[in-house]
This record gives sequence, structure tokens and C-alpha cells, in this order.
Amino acid sequence: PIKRAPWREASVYQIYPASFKDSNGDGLGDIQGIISELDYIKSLGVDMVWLSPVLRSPQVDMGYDISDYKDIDPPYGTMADHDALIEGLHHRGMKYVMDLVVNHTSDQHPWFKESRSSVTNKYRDWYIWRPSRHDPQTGERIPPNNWECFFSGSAWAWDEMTQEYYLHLWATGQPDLNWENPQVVDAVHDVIRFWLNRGVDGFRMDVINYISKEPGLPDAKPKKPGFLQNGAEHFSCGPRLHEYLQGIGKILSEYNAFSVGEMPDAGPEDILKAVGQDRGELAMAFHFEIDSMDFGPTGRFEPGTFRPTALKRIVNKWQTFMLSNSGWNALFMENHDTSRVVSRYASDSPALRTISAKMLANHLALQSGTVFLYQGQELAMANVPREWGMDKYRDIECVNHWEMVLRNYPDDPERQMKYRERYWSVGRDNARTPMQWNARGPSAGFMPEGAHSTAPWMSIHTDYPTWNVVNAVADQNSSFHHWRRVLKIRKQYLDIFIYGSFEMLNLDMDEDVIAYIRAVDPATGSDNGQVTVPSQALVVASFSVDEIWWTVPQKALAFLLDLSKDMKTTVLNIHAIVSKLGNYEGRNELR
Ligand code: TEU
Repeated sequence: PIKRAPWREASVYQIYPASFKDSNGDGLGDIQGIISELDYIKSLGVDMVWLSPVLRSPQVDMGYDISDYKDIDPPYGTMADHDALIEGLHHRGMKYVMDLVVNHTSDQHPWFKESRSSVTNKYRDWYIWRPSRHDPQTGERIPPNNWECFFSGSAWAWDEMTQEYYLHLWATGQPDLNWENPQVVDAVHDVIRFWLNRGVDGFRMDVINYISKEPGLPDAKPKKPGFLQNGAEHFSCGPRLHEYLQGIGKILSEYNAFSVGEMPDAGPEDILKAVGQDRGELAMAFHFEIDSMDFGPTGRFEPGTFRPTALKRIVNKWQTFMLSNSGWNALFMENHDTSRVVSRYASDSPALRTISAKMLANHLALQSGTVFLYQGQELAMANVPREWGMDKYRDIECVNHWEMVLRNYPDDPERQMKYRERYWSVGRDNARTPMQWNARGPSAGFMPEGAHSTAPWMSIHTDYPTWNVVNAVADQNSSFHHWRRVLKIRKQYLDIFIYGSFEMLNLDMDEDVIAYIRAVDPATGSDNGQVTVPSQALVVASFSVDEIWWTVPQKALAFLLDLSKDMKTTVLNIHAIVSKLGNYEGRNELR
């Protein structure tokens, strides 16, 4: 049975430091800005804060390119500020989760500068260098394999000085570390200990399932026209991954530290191996089946559409798989790499934006698992305005892709518009517009009043006069207060929502409703030996923009009898259902 553990009952708030709050008026969010809002974060009722990287970095990929693992990037603040942040969180009973990026470093890291300086340098083997191949027909120099990087172009960069290629699954400024080298493993273990000794409570581990690559780094199977192909089948969950994770897990267990692995391209079996409660590896991991549901077959910017039935099947798969295998789910639908959920999966129209955010909060946070809430998601922040020009986009993934589109399709405005539609609907910039604290222009409280000599690093969303923290906190019906209620109810009925069983309803029906039943699981029972009342919950989420009649399945009828009688059961404020309950005339339908 699932063992009880505090991190299983936890909820985590993710902060993107560049966009949270700017305390010194330079247009970039910083650590002192976060410290100034710790009471706001606490008021949400979250237990931990995961902070995206603030370590030294040339900021090629917003800090996911680290050049010094033991120092803070000066625009974000100092080590003393970072210590104060940890202290401020601990003082309020919250924990601090650091973003650990160790699949790759920045090319400005001293390790890489040494490594690239000569083929005999002692750091050479800290990275993945390979000689070129030559095209059998043309004799021209070609990379060691056909892998494409995630930011457009080959995953190999040619180094003129030492006449070899180095691997970079991300930007050329993000060379992959060679984990086959025990010195690299030791260096990463040293970094982990350094921060645990500094008071960090755990780590979110960036693309951690990519650290073990298939030996030989073979060419990827063709999936699309052209030479370059996604090579994930050869770099995701490679042969030594669990050996490396057990090495990290051993250190974490010494400190009883929290961990969540980011594992794109990893399936349930590999993730279960990483998070199984007796594996000694990680506490939990993010899978990306939900995030990639509306991607095209060959990537984020190829056309795709979201369907609630796809979401229903993925949720069911992971809930039942983890619960029946003593694994654990890390629940998220929004982070700094996604677009905004109200725009992506529901509706950000003025009439439906709040109810969409509430519906999505119920749908996500009442599943079994540790729930992750991304900054601004509690406010129902929406995607950037469609009319934003490409000059407003900052994300390297989008900017590189747009440059490639202009190079390849200079005279194809239709195709260019198709890609711009994708940047708007699923691009990462959508989640990176500055947090909207109040209705005062021009920076909505993101920057200090009057400090407007510089512009914010990224434009503020134009809807800040309405959608901001001050308005949300003042309005009991806001999605902010709804998130507070949902996080509270999860814990109030933790035998149901955290440790309870999960059963998806109408799994094989194609509909806009995703409904599931959570119940106290006799196997785990309830902590105090009593059966809690209520002992089960029906969570119904409508993804339709219209009011619809939903036929309640036989096994869920009991709830309706309860609801229509004395409302003993706690019905979360999905007002569309509660307000229509009065129309419930013995028909087993909900509106
Ligand atoms: O993200 C990896 C990841 O899964 C997404 O970035 C996605 O794969 C990518 O956008 C391709 O669609 C982590 C960080 O969260 C991200 O911000 C970094 O850019 C990336 O790793 C490299 O460190």
C-alpha cells in the first residue's frame, strides 16, 4: 500500500524568478522581490516553493544554462539574498525546492571552457565530444549522428579549434555533460551536498532522464523528412539512468530531501522505476503526456489540437498505474514551459475565464498526487494577446524556430502565420509574462512604482487592470480563492484525495466531461482508523464552453441522492453545477 509521507500531501508553488517581482527597478524579477511576497505565497496554502534557476548564467535559456553551480546570478541578487529566501520560507513553515540543471551546463562554465581548450585537457571527457563523419556521396563533413536539438538545428556543434563536435540537446550554449565520467558524477554530487548543507529542502531535476545516453549515440529512426530527427529513443532513460538516480537518491535520503524529476519522453515503467517508493531514487516525476497532447507528431510547433477525451485517457492511465504500483504522481498542467491552461484547455473569454480556472483546479488538484501550481495560474492568467508581434517573444525555443521559419519559408506568409498561431497557442512565452500584482500601470506592480526608466524584460499582459492579485484577493469568487479552497479540501479529506482510490467514469465515451470518483481506500484506510465522512467524492469537470446535460453513470448516482437531499457532501463551487442542481428533477442528469 501507499506509504504516508508529508511530500505526498504537499502542494508546490512554482516561481519563475525573472517574472515574479522586480524589487530594484531593473525590469527583471529578483530574489528580494520574491521575499517581499512570501506572505502572499503562504496565503495560498502551499507547502513548498520550487524556484526556477537563479544560479550564475549567461541567460541563453533563462538560467537553464548554468555557468557556476555555487553562486547566484547577480541580476537576481546575492547568496545572502538566497539565504534570506530560504530562511523566509522556513520561517513560514514552507520548504524550498531548487531547480537542479545537471544534464548540461552553460558553455561559459569553467568546466566547458577547459574541456573545449584542447583534446588532451583533463576536462575533455566531462562533455560529449565526437569526430565528424563525412557524407559518403559529397564527402562533406557531417555531425556524428542525425539528432536534432530542441531549439532547432543539429544537436552537434562543430568546434574549429579542436576539430570535433560536441553534443547539445538544447542550445549550442548548453553542452551536455558526460555522465559516463565518474568525475562528472562526483562533481554533481558535490553540488547537491553544497545546497543541501545551505538549507535547500530538495530539488526539481531538469530533464534528468536524459543524463544516460545509449552508448554509441546511434542515428535516430526517421520520423519526418530531412536529415535531422528527434533522437529521444536514444537519449531518454538510457541504460545507466537508474544507477545515476540511485547515487543521487542516496545523498537525498541522508538529508531526507524532497525530489521531483522532470522526465520528458519517459513512459510509466521508467518513471515508476524512478519513483517507486522503495527504489531509493526520486520521490516523484513529471511526465509530459498531457503537455504534448496538443503538439504535432514531430514537435511543439507542428499543428495539433486538444481533446478532453485524450486528457481523460492519460489521467486515467497515470492515476491507476501509479496507485496500483506504489508509485506517485506529480500533478501539473502549467509551468514555465507551457502556455496558460485557461487558454489552452478551456476558455479565457471574459465570461468563462474564472469558471475555466476553477474547473481546471478541481480537475487537477483532486487527483491522487502532489500538486504543482505555477505562478499566475491561481489568477487565471491567460496566453499573450494574439496580436503581439514576434518582437515581444523572448523564448529561445520560439525565437530560434521563427528564425528557421523565415529562413526556410521567406515567401510563404500563410505558413508563417500557421507557426505564429502555434507560438501563441502552445509557446513557452505565454507563461513568462510578468506577474500582475495590481491595476496600476504601466507595470501592474511587477516593477517598483516610478522605476520606469527601463522596460520590463518581457511585456506585461494588457489585461492586468482586471486580472491581478489585488482584485483576485478582494473577490471571494476569484480563482485565487478557489485554489485556496481546493488545496485546503485536499488536505482536509486527505484519506480521499491524497491516499484514496481513483476511478475514471465513462472512460470509453467521447465527451467534454471528465469525471472521476475518489474514495477512501480500504487498503490504506484512514489514518485515525475512523472512516471519514464523506468517504468519497465525485469530481466532475466540464470542458465544454456550453452548458450541457451530463448523464450521471449508475455508479455515481448515490452522490446525487446525497446532493439533492441535504448537501452533506461537500460540493466544490463549480457554480454551473451547483446552481443547476435545483433543476434536478429525479432525472439522473447534471447540468
Ligand atoms: O524543459 C525540458 C522540456 O521538457 C521542455 O522544455 C520541452 O521539452 C521543450 O520545450 C521542447 O518542446 C527543461 C526546462 O524546463 C526548460 O525550461 C529548458 O529549456 C530545458 O529543460 C533545457 O534545460
